[in-house]
Amino acid sequence: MEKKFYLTTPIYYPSANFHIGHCYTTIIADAIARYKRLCGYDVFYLTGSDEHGQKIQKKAEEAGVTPQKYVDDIVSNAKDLWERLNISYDKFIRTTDSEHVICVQKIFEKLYKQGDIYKDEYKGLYCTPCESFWTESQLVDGKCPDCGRDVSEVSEEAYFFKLSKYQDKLVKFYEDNPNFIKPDSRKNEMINNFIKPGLEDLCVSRTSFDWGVPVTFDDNHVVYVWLDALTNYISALGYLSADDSLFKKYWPCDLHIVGKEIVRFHTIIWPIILMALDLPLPKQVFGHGWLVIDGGKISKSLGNYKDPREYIDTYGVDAVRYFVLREVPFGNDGNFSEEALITRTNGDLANILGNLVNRTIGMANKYFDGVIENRNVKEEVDDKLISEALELRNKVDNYMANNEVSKALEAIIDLFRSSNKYIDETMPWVLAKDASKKDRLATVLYNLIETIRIGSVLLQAFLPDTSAKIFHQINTDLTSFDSITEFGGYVSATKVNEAEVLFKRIEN
Ligand code: ME8
Repeated sequence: MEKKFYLTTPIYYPSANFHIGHCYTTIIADAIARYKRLCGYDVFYLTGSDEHGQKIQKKAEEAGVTPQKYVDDIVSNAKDLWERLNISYDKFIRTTDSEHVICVQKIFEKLYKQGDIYKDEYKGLYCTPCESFWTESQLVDGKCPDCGRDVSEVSEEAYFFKLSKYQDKLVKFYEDNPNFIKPDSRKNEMINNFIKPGLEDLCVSRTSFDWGVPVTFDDNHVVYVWLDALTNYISALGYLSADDSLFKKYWPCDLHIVGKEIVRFHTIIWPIILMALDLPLPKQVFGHGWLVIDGGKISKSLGNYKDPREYIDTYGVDAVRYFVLREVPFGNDGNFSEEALITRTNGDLANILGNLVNRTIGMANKYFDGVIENRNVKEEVDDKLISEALELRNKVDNYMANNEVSKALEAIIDLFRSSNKYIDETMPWVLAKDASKKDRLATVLYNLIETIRIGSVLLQAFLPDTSAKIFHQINTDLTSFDSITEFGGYVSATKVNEAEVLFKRIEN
């Protein structure tokens, strides 16, 4: 059977001001998507934008344009940023796409007809910026528990979705599928904070604004944002459309990666919607932490914001990707600072990786005019490096199975660190002075190039540009996973290209 992997990020609220925190989910998901492709999976990586709701309508009014014009103008900002970051998504869904709108409408009708959606009066507390309803007991000091801003009391006719009906089934699903919510701490949070107090039915329509998916059988109502937004994961695959081949192929989702503040929507509301539709549930929802600055969330309203493109322009795309992927233990919060970005770039990328490739290619050109033969003059010191290189794939595989991207990357850099140590131990410049050591010198350089190749095959998932540059410098097209199961794949007597600097040291 063909191995498939369906992976999603949340769909982002359109904004002209994405910050480095927004890039976090997308870069992590990109590394996972690329890694799975390397492993031979047929991957479908979905991202997109979440364009309806009162907040957008207000912003469009302020800008004096229609909401559609407003979102059309700024959605390109996300696409541009993802391109700059080398995000290899397979589809970008917009909730204003007509296929999505029709799918949401069909689902709403279906759930209404089967009695899971009913009409009632909504009285409650609403946070406009977060587009969330809260109960009195959920407020913190009388304010929105997510953003700390004021909430307002609203009362209007609305449709409700019977979450409560599915509560027991959901708990049973959690019990039967211990990997559904990861990390485990997030699962306990869901059970203790939301499920144990009892699930309340969810308001799924609004009448106080009209920028949303219209309810087909009741003119005054538009679908309230979470039912609309979550449905993107199946509408993007053509669910309930004339062509649902992608849906048949890729559903259920293998991994939804989401920020911790929206885990509850993805692990309570989403599975219940799917249960009501009688569809299989996602295999896993992974709730990652935030990138913070000085302990606080990065946001324009807090004033600690910088356009990520500035970092890309200054330090290069792979320095930014590396920092995000390496610095934060997946699941926890991590601190972002430009200083830390510089330290990581100088330490791991310039001093360890860049230096290794540069020295090795430099010596190959200097001592052998770039043509490195494996002359097989072995010494004991080689064994350690070779076995480390051969173990790397397994190590990385084990970490990636748990989405431990940071540890996987650390293991790769460790191999490059060991390679630098191997240079110090074998001292090629000393061997070069002794004509009788020529074959040993060639073997040392061959071992180094082969180790660099093996590390770079794995590095492709994380830093695709850098790996491509390394493959060019060592002049190889052996870049597949299958090519690193044995040591010695690099073709003996290949002529390497000129050394080029991969990462310049940044003066702070
Ligand atoms: O939540 N650090 O959209 P969004 C890490 N439209 N991740 C961060 C972050 C930070 N500082 N700031 C934001 C939404 N994110 C909804 C989703 S899905 C059906 C609907 C992450 O634009 C955040 O955690 O507010 C989320 O995963 C993603 O950016 C999009 O956030």
